[in-house]
Amino acid sequence: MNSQFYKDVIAGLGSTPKHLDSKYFYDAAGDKLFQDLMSCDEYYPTNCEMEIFTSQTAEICEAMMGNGDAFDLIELGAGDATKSSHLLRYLIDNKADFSYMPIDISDNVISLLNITLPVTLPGINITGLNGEYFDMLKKAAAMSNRRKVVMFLGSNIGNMPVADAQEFAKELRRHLSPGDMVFVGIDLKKSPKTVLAAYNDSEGITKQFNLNLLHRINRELHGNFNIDNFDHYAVYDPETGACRSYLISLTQQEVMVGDKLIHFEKDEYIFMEISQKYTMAQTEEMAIQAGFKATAHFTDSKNWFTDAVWLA
Ligand code: AVI
Repeated sequence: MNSQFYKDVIAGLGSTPKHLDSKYFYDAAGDKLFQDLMSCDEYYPTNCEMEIFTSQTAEICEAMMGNGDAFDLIELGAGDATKSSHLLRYLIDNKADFSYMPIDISDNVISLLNITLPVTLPGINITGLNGEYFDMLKKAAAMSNRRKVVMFLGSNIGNMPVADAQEFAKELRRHLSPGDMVFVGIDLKKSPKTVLAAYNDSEGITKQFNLNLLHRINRELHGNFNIDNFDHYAVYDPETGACRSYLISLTQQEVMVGDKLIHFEKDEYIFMEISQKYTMAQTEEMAIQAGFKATAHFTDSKNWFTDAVWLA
């Protein structure tokens, strides 16, 4: 067992405090749980961003199309492209000269998009890229020198601590040229109770979503986690805007992962994920710090979520 997944799990569970990387949530079972979560009312970010895309489709697409010159529409972490499909349909119907380049770490996701999108969106020009975001951005730049519009939706940027998100925005800027654009979905600060309910939903989907990573370790890394011995705990700090998820060990216990023995004290936690919330002013500051101009933002009717336009 030499995989990066194994190395990261052993390093994370061997640290004090223990942590796991939320990028490993998304195996097939995790993808399914995330789909369930996105259709759960308490998990508001998806509904908010969908409202933005459906109620302001034309305005968003016109901003992307600019003066009408050809462009590459690159989506970081495209998933099943449900949300972006709204925009893609409008762009195709309005004869925009663009090619869609979804980038995803999952080979499965990219193969599926390459097959399904030409069927659901006839006329689409799609080139799926499978790999790490910045490697694939370099590849996209080598493939064409057209203007780039990079979409990073769904508050994925929130799964990075603030300093990392800032660094990510800077790195993104370094990969773009003047005139290129970023369209980034960011979850905004709001009632702490609303935020917390999204990450501690009453149906327990978020709990299953987090626990699935222990199942995944059992399945793929010869782990023997007793899942019933762990509980999900989420906390939101309205001051910093950080929502954090943990798994709590309900008992003192020993767990094997491969040939490594991991000891848990009763009540010891594993830090699982950060879902950072921002004020509008903080999003604009992040854009400026990274060398972008924040030229527009599209918000839902409750002002809970923004899709911001950053110009390189
Ligand atoms: C993918 N990401 C933006 C989600 C979020 O809101 O942080 C992942 C998630 N974790 C728990 N619920 C949803």
